[in-house]
Amino acid sequence: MSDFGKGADNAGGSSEENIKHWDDFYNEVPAPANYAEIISGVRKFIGDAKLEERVVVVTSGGTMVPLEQLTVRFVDNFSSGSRGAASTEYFLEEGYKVVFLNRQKSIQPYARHISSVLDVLELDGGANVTVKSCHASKIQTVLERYEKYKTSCFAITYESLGDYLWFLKGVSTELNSIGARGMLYLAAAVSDFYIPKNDMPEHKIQSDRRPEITFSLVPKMLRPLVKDWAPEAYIISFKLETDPNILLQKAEKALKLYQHNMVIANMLTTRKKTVTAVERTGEVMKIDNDDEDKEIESLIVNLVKEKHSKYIQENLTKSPLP
Ligand code: PAZ
Repeated sequence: MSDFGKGADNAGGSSEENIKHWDDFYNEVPAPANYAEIISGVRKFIGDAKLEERVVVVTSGGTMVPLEQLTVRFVDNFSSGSRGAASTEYFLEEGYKVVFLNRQKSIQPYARHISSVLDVLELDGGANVTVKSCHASKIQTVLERYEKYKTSCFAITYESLGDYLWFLKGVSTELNSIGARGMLYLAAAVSDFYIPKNDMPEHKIQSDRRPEITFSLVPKMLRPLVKDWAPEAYIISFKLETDPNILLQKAEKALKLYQHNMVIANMLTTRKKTVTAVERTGEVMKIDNDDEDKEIESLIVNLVKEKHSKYIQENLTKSPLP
């Protein structure tokens, strides 16, 4: 077993804690029941992309970490899925095909523009269900956009950290088949901690005494992602912090450790107004959105599309098409 993934890889900066090798994690955590079926669907979806088409994998939402095998309680990472859902729409408009790896019940592309069915529908004359006239034109616009793009998006849902990491590995391995035209846009909020099955109680933790819960560190999957699973793709990770004093240094440290292409750094409280993109080249680009009618994701997608174009061009020059 290689020593990668132990201590030194931990961008969180902890010392030589025992972080398992990623292979051990995959040996220990079972694949989701629908894994083979989903990955074969992804293979076809990516394989069907035309030669000039690009594919982006957008991850979205938070991962859930169970505390019990028969799970009543769990810990969750913060993410509503808004960033991933909005970005998916902008990528589709820019002509990308999108694999949308999203947390179950998180915010969804297109559906996010429509409020609850109870608000938009009404009983007309007591028998027929109709759309309230005040919502009709907005719903029509959303439906038209959804119809136009739905065949360009392949959605996969996950709930637990284990399912997320299995799908991430499978999908990024498939993405590698289209070389530099592939992009990973890792906006999901992924837990750094989990409880291995052998350390997890089977039944609901009882409250007759103070619970003692010991988490293990999750191996840093960006390492095999960049080195082994999708070495040809343009890879963007997101970094969320609450302390502004460490945000950029954490972003730079992650780039140095994992050697991927870009980190987009954001603060919990200002993430919808400002982000900072740091490229491996050292270029630092601040994106501020002061326009209330615009979403910051449209600006982020513009920027990453431009960087991705450059990356494709450079890689074509390195190995031109036959
Ligand atoms: O999903 P959302 O729109 O509520 O939040 C987006 C975000 C803050 C989860 C995302 O921009 C992000 O930073 N993801 C990476 C989180 C992390 O550092 O694990």
